[in-house]
Amino acid sequence: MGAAQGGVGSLLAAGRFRLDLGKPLIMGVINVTPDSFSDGGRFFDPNAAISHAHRLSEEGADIIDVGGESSRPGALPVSVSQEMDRILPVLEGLKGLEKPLSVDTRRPEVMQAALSAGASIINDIEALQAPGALETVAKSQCAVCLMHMKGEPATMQKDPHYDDVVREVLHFLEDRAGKAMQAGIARSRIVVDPGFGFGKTAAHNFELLRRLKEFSSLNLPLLAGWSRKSTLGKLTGRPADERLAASLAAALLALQGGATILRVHDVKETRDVISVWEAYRQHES
Ligand code: 7PJ
Repeated sequence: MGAAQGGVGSLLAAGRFRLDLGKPLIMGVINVTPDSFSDGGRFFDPNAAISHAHRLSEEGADIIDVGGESSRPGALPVSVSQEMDRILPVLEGLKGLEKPLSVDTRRPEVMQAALSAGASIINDIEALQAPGALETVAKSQCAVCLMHMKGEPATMQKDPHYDDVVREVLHFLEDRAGKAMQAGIARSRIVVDPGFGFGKTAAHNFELLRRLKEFSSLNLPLLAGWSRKSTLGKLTGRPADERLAASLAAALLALQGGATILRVHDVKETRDVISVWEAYRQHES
């Protein structure tokens, strides 16, 4: 296994943090939005978001991911100032938490403000394609997650088409990681993510999951986000708050496919999945 991909001794450089990629990591999700599909509205108040982040940290989250813009299919964009008003008080309130804070944003102005407020990871569903985003991340020491999305949240689930979804996503991530490195972002700061549910049908999501091992050719740590997603709702017929079992099954399959970071809402339960996975892996011959 490549050193940067995960495995013994490899580290993700995220500001003042060094995250051990030798074992799976959990990124716990905090949506500070009134309309996210799974927990929208619950943590819109900064104090509620801050206490939820503490809870996820106690439950074993390695990273806390704070988002101020819903990227739910069909969601409309919020203004830069609205997005900042949502996330900055939460980042300020979490300054004492000894865990890396990640910010889920596509906008360079928000990235800059978040980094100044103590964020160590930028999680960008647009893979730093906004003008100025590469430069903003390059001049800091933060880590970055480059995610694939086809189209825009407002329209991305309207009949997405791929000739070969794995090839297209892999090619995109390779290109964006190359651009990031050219801009001066060290390989040890980069994570990639196929972006489950972002401009993909259920069939596309499962093809990506089934062929996740092919992403190891990038030699970069892989993040997977399946938690409570609508593909799981389609399969099970359950609303977002009843998709825990399906989310855990998908998390295990993602680990099996080589994912090193799991982005989830249910940290405590995902910890148990990782325990089972680690024990299984340890006894592999
Ligand atoms: C993802 C994300 C994901 C990364 C969201 C949700 C929808 N960032 N942000 N990967 N999903 N990197 O909370 O499920 O899959 S927003």
